[in-house]
Amino acid sequence: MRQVERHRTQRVGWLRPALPDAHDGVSDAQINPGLPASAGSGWSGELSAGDRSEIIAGLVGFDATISPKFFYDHAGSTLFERITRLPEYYPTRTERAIMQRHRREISLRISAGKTVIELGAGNCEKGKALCALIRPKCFIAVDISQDFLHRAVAGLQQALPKLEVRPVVADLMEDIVLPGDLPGGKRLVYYPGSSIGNFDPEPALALLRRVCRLVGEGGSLLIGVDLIKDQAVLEAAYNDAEGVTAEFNLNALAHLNRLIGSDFDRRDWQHVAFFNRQRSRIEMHLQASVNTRVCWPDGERHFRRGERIHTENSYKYDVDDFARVLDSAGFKQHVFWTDPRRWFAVFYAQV
Ligand code: AVI
Repeated sequence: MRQVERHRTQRVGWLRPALPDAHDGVSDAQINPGLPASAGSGWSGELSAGDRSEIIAGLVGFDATISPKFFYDHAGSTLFERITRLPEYYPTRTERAIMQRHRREISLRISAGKTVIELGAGNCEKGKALCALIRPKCFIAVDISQDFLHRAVAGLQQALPKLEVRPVVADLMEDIVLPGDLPGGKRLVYYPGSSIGNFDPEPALALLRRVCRLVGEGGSLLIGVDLIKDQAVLEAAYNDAEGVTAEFNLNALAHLNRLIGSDFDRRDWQHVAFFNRQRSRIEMHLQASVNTRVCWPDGERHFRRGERIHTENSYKYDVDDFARVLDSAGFKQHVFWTDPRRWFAVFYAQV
């Protein structure tokens, strides 16, 4: 554990130069995750005109993309839950172990009586563990999936009847509007799971700046961040032996078929995931294994054998680089806790 005092720097975060990478033909596209944040929350089923145009623009673009938010229909959310328990997928259990091991220090630093705002609250399980530890006055669960959120909030309220629990449906890509009648006192945003890693550098910085404004002077952020490590460990986490991550990636095609009426045949596609060292991110793609044509009611796209659709980025950080991002976002000081192998870090940053 280390304390880092405020340090100003001209370097904006961890934006790395756009070097050509080792994977020829790999898309450079920026994918807006607009995640059902904690992921695992489930797509609400409604497709807005904006989402439809976003899907089609992604499919017909020179470097085809599908936003990772389309992973999370019911099947995708269930697959994600399975991913978090896979032997190769270390982030969930490593973050939990850090929170457990440093619980005393965390509870000392984060005083009671606050309002806790969990981004991408999903099933509220992580929020519940934090509330049991730091006993806030009020817990706000923010997620994009309304139905799922309301059920999770009701469950949490039953488990912790003294806590004031409120749901807020919001897209993390936009400003989060909190109810006007919240109790006073300091605010803490909780953003576990390294979901920040699914944002490209600029939107990640923009999100952290919005968090800074949301908690205000004296407010704070507790955030999980996956760290750079051995390439084999990283790649195994996204290419598990059981094939659950492959299934999760391919499931996006079935979801798109339902959403826009396309006719993706998943047998024509393969899961591809690798670490792009220059950009410090795991990239997930779907690669056509044959020449194939995909049609939807008002359009189509031909994919050559070997052509890829970029479906997700998962950025991995160096602790000093992430500290600089927090600094650029407006946080004045921070501490972090990590595991003995330094695979994952939990940062506590104050405005
Ligand atoms: C939700 N997010 C933090 C996961 C990650 O590791 O980037 C999503 C995921 N994609 C494949 N496996 C897990």
